[in-house]
Amino acid sequence: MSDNVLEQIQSLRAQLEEYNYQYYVLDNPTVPDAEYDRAMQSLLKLEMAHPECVSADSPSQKVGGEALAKFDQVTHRIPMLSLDNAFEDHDLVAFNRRIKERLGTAEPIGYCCEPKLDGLAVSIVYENGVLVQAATRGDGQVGENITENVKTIRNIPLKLRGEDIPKLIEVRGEVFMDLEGFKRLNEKNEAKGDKTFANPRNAAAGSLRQLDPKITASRPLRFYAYSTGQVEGLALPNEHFAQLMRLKSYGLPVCPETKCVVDVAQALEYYQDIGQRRAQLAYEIDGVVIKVNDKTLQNQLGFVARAPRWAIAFKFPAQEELTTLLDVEFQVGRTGAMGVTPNSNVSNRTQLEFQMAA
Ligand code: I6G
Repeated sequence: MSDNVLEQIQSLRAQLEEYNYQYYVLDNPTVPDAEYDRAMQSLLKLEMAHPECVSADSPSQKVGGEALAKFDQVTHRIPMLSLDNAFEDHDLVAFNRRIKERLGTAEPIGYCCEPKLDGLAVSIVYENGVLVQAATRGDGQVGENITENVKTIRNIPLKLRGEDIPKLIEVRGEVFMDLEGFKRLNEKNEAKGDKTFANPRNAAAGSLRQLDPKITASRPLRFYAYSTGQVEGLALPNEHFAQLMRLKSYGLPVCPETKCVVDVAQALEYYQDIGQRRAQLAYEIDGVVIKVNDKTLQNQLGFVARAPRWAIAFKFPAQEELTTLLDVEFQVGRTGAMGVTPNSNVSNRTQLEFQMAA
């Protein structure tokens, strides 16, 4: 292979990475789709003719590789926790009061507020800036290895960009399907006589759990990062919001509705404001997540059972709707805890959890 071919390949990769970043992270498309497709086709052609040049972080890998026989298990380096819930304003006020009591302060607490997307939590590990592993949350300790599927999601970079990239960084966030993508997918499936999905969450889950990554690649999945897990080799900023902005600078998409507020009253306003705009959002959300912004305070607060004391999911009231029960999923955790997920034709799922008698 000549130096010229290698240069061409590298230049096409850099071009496609830049187009992806502008489009998916900055929400600012800089070239028409046809130009993107042309660059991708040229890269695929060159890589096909020179397979020794194909690398795991090439944008061409977004098309999806070979099908798997099964998903392997992945033990999370740091457990993926769940969140306590608030349902009423007074639950949030009590959360704020507990935090102040525990910290022994009368000062207002600053929070970072984010929409709670109705999708699936995933963990993505980058080593030296290259995506090496992705896993589902599973039971919080052990998830499924869905690396090949996650690599096909258009707005997830295979390689981080910019300066100051840690040797290892685990990024956590939500994979979801926006309403437009969901509608298009169902229309396409219906026209083909294929199965349609009851709601965007089911469509996202079904698309991510495919053994054939090419199927995942054909589905309009998206990702927003919401926190980090293990980080090695570089200290990230000491505030949650600043960490998210750092992730954004690495080329990772962060929900643009994320905001810092100075006290609990403003957190309540955020909840009310986004609740009013909920129907206009491009994706489904079932509440907001409110986190103490200062990481030093987060560390002082620590965890209780399987949830951080410094974060809470403030849920929107359940919308009462008539529904047909389509099926019921039973999951038995390693501890014998049993989860029941009724899947119906409305997206507000009811989670019933009970402990199985030993
Ligand atoms: O399940 C979650 C959804 C959204 C989260 C979360 C989140 O932030 C926007 N953040 C944390 C820290 C956890 N679960 C544990």
